[in-house]
Amino acid sequence: MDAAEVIGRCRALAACTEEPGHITRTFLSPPMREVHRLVGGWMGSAGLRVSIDAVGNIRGVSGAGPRLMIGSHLDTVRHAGAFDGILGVMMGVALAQRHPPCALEVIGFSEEEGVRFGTPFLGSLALVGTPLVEPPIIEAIRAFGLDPERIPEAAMSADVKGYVEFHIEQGPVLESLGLPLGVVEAIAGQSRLEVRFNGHANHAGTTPMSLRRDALAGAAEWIALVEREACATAGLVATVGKLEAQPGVANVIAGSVRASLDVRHARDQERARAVAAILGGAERIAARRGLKVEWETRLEQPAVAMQFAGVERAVEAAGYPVHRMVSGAGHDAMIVACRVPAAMLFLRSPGGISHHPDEAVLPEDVAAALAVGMRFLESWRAA
Ligand code: HGY
Ligand code: MN
Ligand code: MN
Repeated sequence: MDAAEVIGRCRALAACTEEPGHITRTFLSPPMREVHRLVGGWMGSAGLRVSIDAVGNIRGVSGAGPRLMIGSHLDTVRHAGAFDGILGVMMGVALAQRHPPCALEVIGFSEEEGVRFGTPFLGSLALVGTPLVEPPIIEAIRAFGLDPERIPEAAMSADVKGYVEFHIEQGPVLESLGLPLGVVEAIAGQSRLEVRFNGHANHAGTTPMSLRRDALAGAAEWIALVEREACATAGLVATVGKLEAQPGVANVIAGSVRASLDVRHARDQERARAVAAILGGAERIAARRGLKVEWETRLEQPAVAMQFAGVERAVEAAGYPVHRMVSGAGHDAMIVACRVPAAMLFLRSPGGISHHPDEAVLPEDVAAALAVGMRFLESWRAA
C-alpha cells in the first residue's frame, strides 16, 4: 500500500458523512458503520484480526505478545477535511501490510473531536480505562447497537507497550520551513468549557436600551475580551467557536446564550491563569449588565510530553531532516501517553489549513512518513 493508496483511502472515507456535500462524522453517527465496514476490510486484507469495541473503536491486531499500537481517530469536526485523524489510521494499516518485525495493534478511535457531546477523546479515554458514564453517551452507544456494559473490555491490553500516531500538523510551521515531517516533543494542554449568560428576553422594539438585560450583547463584549486576552499572552490561543442564542429570533432580545470556550497553551500554569482571567472578565461584564453567568468545564487536559527519541532516530535513519515541535492541536496520543510511551510524527499541512475542506497532504510526505514508520517499527523494542 503506497502513499497514493493511503491518500485514496482517506478520500474514500470522506464520503462517509452525516452531511452530503460536507465531511461531518461525529461519535457513533450512522456513517461510522460504513467506516467500520471499509476500515475493517482493509485491516483484514492487511492480515490483522479485526474487532470493534463497546465505544466503537475499531482495532486490528497482528502477531502475539508485546506489541506497538498505531492509531488515530475516525471521527471529524463539522465540515472537516479528509485527513485529520483518518490519515493516522490508514498509515497504521499500510505499515501492517508491510509486515514489520514487531506485533502491532492498529486502532481507529470512534471519537476524539468532542463534537457530539462536547467531551473529546471518548475513544482513547475508554482505551485507558476512564469510565464513560454520561447518560447521553451511554444512550448513543446503545443506539449504535453496542453494549455499554462491555466498555471496560475496551481497556488497553497489557501487551501494548507503546503508541505512535501519524497526524497532519494542521498548522503552517512545516510548510514555512519547507519540511515534510515534524517530530512532536509535546502536546499543548487545553481547557474546554461551556459558558452561559442569562439575561431577560424582551421585545426588540419596545424595550429601551437602558432597561435591557441582553445576554447576546453581554456575550459579544466577553468574546472581544477573550480575543484581547489571547492576543496579549505569548503562546496562548483562545477561541469561542460555538454560540447559541435563545430564543434566536430577530425581534427578540436574547434571554440566554451558550458559548464554547477553548483555551490552550504549552505551559499549564499559563493556561490556568488565562482561563481564570477570562472567566473573571465574564463575571465583571455580567455584573455590570445585570446578567447571570455560569460555566461548566468539559475538559481540563494538561500538556503532555512525547517520548520522541525513537521517532527522531527513525527520521534521521530514513534520511529526512529532524524538526522538533509542540502540537497546538490535541491528539489521542496525549491520552494514551498516561499508560504507555507515546510518540507522534507530523506530516506537512499544505496551506497550513485544517478543520476545513481544503485540508490536504502531499503524496511525497506520506511516502516519507511510511519510510520513517518502517524504520521506527524495525528498531522498536517493547520497553
Ligand atoms: O481540537 C483539536 O485540538 C483536535 O483537532 N482535536
Ligand atoms: Mn481535529
Ligand atoms: Mn486530529
